[in-house]
Amino acid sequence: MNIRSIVNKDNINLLNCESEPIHIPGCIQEHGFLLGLAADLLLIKYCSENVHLFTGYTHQQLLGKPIQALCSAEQEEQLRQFLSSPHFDQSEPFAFTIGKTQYNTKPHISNDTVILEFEPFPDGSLALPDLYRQTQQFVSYLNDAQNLRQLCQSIAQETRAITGYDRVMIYRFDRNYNGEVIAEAKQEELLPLLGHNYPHTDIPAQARTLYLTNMLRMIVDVDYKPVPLYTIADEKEEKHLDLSLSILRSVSPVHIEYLKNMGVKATLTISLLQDNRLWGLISCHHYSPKNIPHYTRLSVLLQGYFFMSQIKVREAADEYNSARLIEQATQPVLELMATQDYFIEKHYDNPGLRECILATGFVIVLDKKIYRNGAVPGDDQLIPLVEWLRCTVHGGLYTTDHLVADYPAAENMPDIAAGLIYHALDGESKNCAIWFRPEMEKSINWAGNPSKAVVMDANGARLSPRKSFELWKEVVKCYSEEWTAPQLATAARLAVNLQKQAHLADIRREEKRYKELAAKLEAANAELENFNWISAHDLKEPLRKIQLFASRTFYSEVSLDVYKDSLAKIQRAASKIQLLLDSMLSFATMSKHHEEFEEVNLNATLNQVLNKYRKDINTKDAIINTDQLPQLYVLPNQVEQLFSNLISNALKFSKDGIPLKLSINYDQTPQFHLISFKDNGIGFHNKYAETIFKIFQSLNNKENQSNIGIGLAICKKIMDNHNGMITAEGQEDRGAVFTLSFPL
Ligand code: BLA
Repeated sequence: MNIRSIVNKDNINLLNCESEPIHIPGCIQEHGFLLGLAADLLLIKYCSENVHLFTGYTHQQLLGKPIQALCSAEQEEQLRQFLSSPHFDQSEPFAFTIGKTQYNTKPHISNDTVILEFEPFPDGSLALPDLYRQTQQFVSYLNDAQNLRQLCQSIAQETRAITGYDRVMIYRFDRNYNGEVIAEAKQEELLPLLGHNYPHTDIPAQARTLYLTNMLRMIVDVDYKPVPLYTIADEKEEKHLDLSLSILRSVSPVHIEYLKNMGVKATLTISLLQDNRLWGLISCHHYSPKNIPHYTRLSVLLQGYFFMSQIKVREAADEYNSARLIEQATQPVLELMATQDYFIEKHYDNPGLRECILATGFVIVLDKKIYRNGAVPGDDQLIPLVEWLRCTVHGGLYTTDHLVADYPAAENMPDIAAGLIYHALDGESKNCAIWFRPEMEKSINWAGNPSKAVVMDANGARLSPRKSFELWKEVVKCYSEEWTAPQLATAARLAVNLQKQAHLADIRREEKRYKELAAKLEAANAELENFNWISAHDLKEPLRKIQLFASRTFYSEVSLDVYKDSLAKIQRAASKIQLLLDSMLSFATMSKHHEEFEEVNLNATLNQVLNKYRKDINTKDAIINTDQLPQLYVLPNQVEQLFSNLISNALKFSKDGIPLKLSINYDQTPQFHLISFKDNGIGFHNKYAETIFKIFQSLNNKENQSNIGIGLAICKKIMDNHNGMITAEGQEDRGAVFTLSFPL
């Protein structure tokens, strides 16, 4: 028979620490002994070396023997029954009596082996703790705690009260498994560890995985000498005993060294899980060796389960509270969005748009325009950032509290954009909304320098937990405050509403474009109608006259005087056709597209026109008063034509025998520059105040053969081209006022 130790002889070092197989150390802590039995026959397959200290039998004597070698047939039968019950009751230990000593064993199965761990009752009793009082106490904590942190504090205190450990901590992991002590109950004279952070390397991944199934671990005395396990096997055979669920499992030497560095002698640790993930630990330290009885262990475990049942509820409640506050802050902005047209254009700088999610800057990019609100990067930084987001972000959403990790140029704007939320507002990501947060100079209180967890010594790279647990502050650069779930949800909600606004703006723009187009078409149509009318009627009449008088002249045999008369009539009719054609041509050429808008000093234009008419002005003894006119953005030739038409009209329609008085005045309203031409001429009846500008009306005016009418029609067209207006006011025999309104 070949008896062999199964102690794991791997040299645990810096390079393999993360993969140390802590579940198969092949040895146990020394405060109890272990037997591994073949599940069916209850033959002893594994035995710890210290068995003789407790029973007087050596492992050599026991290996390969039935369990009856140690106990009575009756005890063996009880064990068989215990093991064959559908699921053995965890809460009740299997009390095993060997000789006169009672042992607490918590039998469990590991692969095909029944593991029995024999611990002498530390206090000599198996008395039940006062679970009623403990449960009642827990319920009162539940009622009293305002939030998760307070509840953690109560749990730490109660765990300490139940167990008597010197220090009890609630240790919480972040998403990378770095941990923070978030609650602590301790003996007064101990230095606090509350608020200390520990890097994820302190509890490696394989340990965290193990702690998902093994909810409670104990180290009774860190100075224990690991006790090897033995089995019967020849040298070539690979033998392991999986101790994952074992309470006596010998702990990783690295962790033992760690605890020694901390001055800790005994520990008890309970896993706190959430959604099959290690959320945190209840971690108990004692500064001298310490063991606790079975039921006390269960009490603490129960406490852990109670607490786990609360984590989600409490986190949800904490989140709900913060969501409620955010909701309150968001509501006014959403209402404004729902009720205001052109929200983006008019209200983009409403502080509520960013304050509701505690962002310090907010920007909307819409149709290549940038709408800024609060602290936002300048164009030189913002435009490349938006372009980067447009090209890199898939699915229209990107959030970060550490932009520089993905976008190195963010290094230059930590005070504005250390973190951001980006939402595309359309499928092609041309439009978007971005919320910004600045860097917070977050400092983490590491317990010791985390990057020095591993030290080099004379033997090279050796695993050696850091010796110092002094506070080591790390200032984390270029991180913003993390965005919480309700803040992200609110940003999404605002983005959806902004998206609607952007679509609405699109529709409005299209609508405006169509309306303008329709108005233009209508005007062009009216013009065409006029032209048709003119061609059809006004041109026909003089042409008919020409035909009539020409034929009369041709066939007549009367005197030369009659010829002369007819020829004169023909000449007049031809001139009228000429005049009509000229007028129509000049009207048709008065288009916006024939020249460019320019900044023009209207005083100069007016003087030019007055000079053109200087001779007439002098002949008529006209007195012309002019205000100082403004400098405007106009079509220069058309405005000259405009002034020309108005002044020539005033000269033409002045009253005989009375000198013409013409005042050209300038005024301004909130919307328009007003230039008026007021004369004391023959005026007109005010009922013509509107029709006077119509091309057809004027041309059809039989009494007036001049081109006054088409002149005013041209004036109107010119003002239309300037998006302005011309109005007229007249009094027969008293004079007229023509007012030009140029938009500001
Ligand atoms: C295990 N390290 C642990 C455990 C804790 C810590 C709580 C789990 C013990 C258990 O649940 O049973 C760390 N203990 C702490 C911390 C505090 C504390 C942070 O009290 C704070 C107050 N440890 C290291 C390094 C390595 C390492 C550098 O510091 C390896 C590179 C390894 N830690 C390590 C291993 C275990 C461990 C292997 C598993 C121990 C075991 O269960 O066998």
